[in-house]
Amino acid sequence: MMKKTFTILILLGAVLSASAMRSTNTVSGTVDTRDYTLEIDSPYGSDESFPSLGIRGNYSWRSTVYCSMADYLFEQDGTILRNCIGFYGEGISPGSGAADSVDVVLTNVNSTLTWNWNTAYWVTRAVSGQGGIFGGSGSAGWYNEGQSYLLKARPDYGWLFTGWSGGASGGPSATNLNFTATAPTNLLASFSDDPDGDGLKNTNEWAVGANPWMADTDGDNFDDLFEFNNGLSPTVDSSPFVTHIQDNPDTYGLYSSNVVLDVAIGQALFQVQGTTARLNLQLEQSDDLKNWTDAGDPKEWELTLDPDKKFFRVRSE
Ligand SMILES: [Ca+2]
Ligand SMILES: [Ca+2]
Ligand SMILES: [Ca+2]
Repeated sequence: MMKKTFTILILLGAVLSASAMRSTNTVSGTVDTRDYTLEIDSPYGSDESFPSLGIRGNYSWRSTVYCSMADYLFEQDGTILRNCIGFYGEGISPGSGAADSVDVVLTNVNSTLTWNWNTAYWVTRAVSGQGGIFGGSGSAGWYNEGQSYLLKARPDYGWLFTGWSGGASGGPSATNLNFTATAPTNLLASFSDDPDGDGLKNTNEWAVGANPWMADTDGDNFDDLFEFNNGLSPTVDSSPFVTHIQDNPDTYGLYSSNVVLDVAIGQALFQVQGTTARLNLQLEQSDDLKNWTDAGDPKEWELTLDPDKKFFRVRSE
């Protein structure tokens, strides 16, 4: 009798338990049993990526995958800085972010995650001559790729800016430079106190109204320095002086030796007959370099040649 009663109680407990389960835990729906993949892409940091770059697989539906990338990388002896500034992707949640590590949930069977980077280049700045560069980041610093920086070349008094070099180009008019770094760069701004090279310093050029960019401001064939040093004006045509002197050669002793000898050979005849060469020279003279007359009799040389020789020439001393 005791045994029977026990059996009934057991059965009753099982019935009650099954009834409770049916009323609170019934679930219906479809479970995606496909293999999910996650493709990791990045232009930099292939050795620093977790998971490694490429298509990673064998994930299940709504898997959570931990992804991380290096915070920053240096290249080219520390002159290029790559900063990982976040990620974006498809079929991942969150779909983007600014962190370099994240737990993403896969929502597409083929999901992607791409790391974003910022690149900066180390730029140094120097000057030649006396002046300065203003703007940007001091004498050296990081310049972001794709970002324009306004740099200003400013000469000290008495100096003029002549141009940029060493990674930027621009002549004297480019005192304000919109500089965008595309590589590590050593910028140089050049200044000169005599950019036209005429020997007259800028301050003196300005004092007399001359052009510091032209050696001969008034184009009279006298350089600015010569006119400045000799009491002439670099801005007033001095060529009438030349004309006056040329028109009065005796006054200015242009031919003080009174004789001008032209030692060039006026007429020369060189003949070879057999092994005999004849050289006939006529010296000529002139008073005005225009009209010439014979100066004495012609001079003749005759000599016997070595028949093995093929080339001859005459040398005057
Ligand atoms: Ca000058
Ligand atoms: Ca000048
Ligand atoms: Ca001149």
